[in-house]
Amino acid sequence: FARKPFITGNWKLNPSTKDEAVALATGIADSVTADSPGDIGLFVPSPYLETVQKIAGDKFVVGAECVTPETAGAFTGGVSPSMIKSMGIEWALAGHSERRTINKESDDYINSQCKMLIESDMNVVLCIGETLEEFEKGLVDAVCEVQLKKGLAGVSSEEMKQVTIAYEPVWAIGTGKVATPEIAQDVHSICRGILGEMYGEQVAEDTRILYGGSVSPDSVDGLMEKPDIDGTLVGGASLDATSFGRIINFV
Ligand code: G2H
Repeated sequence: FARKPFITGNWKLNPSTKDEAVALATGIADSVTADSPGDIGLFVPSPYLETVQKIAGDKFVVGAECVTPETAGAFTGGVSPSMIKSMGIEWALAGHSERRTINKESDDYINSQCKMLIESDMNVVLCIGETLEEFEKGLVDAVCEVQLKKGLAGVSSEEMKQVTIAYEPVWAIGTGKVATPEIAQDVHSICRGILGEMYGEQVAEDTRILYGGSVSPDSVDGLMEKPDIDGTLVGGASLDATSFGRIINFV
């Protein structure tokens, strides 16, 4: 691998109770072995961060699914980077399509999240991806370019060490329709090209680009064979320790 693989899970609004979170995180930790081929990360609901972090130990990193890009103040319900950093959490997602759609998070807002996480010495996984309509209209490259350029506005080459990209075609999320390895590889290669224009060859070569959208034990091996696919962001299948364990230990 040109870059160390990074297999990540995204629990979304699951599981329903802390006891279930403990059981699931414990099952996932048990499936990580010295032979697991990549780095592993788990993005979990904020109330579970500390509990899952304790279970993770040094087997996987734990991150928040979203943050409020503010330091303090009148933002009811917000969770700031400094709050979770002070709990020992060093990772967060930004720009997941569900946040873009349901919570109406704009590219500017997502950019603030990325910048504040970076300023807080944390790492961010910036999620990008097109809708089915955009895909059918042949707008994949344009959408990825806009979301990368706006999401990373003001982020320096040096700071790109703290950034991972996740390409998640909206039409493949939670639908069971995984993009073929060929489609995903094409888009990842285009995204790497855009990063090259923005930051130069070296940053483009060093930045990990994950694929997300209905990744399963059946699809992971084919995806991970592709040269520009550096890992996965797994939703549904990360809620089952056996399935996610197989994805972690892809071959
Ligand atoms: C995309 C993905 C995880 P799923 O949202 O971010 O979810 O694997 O369920 O499609």
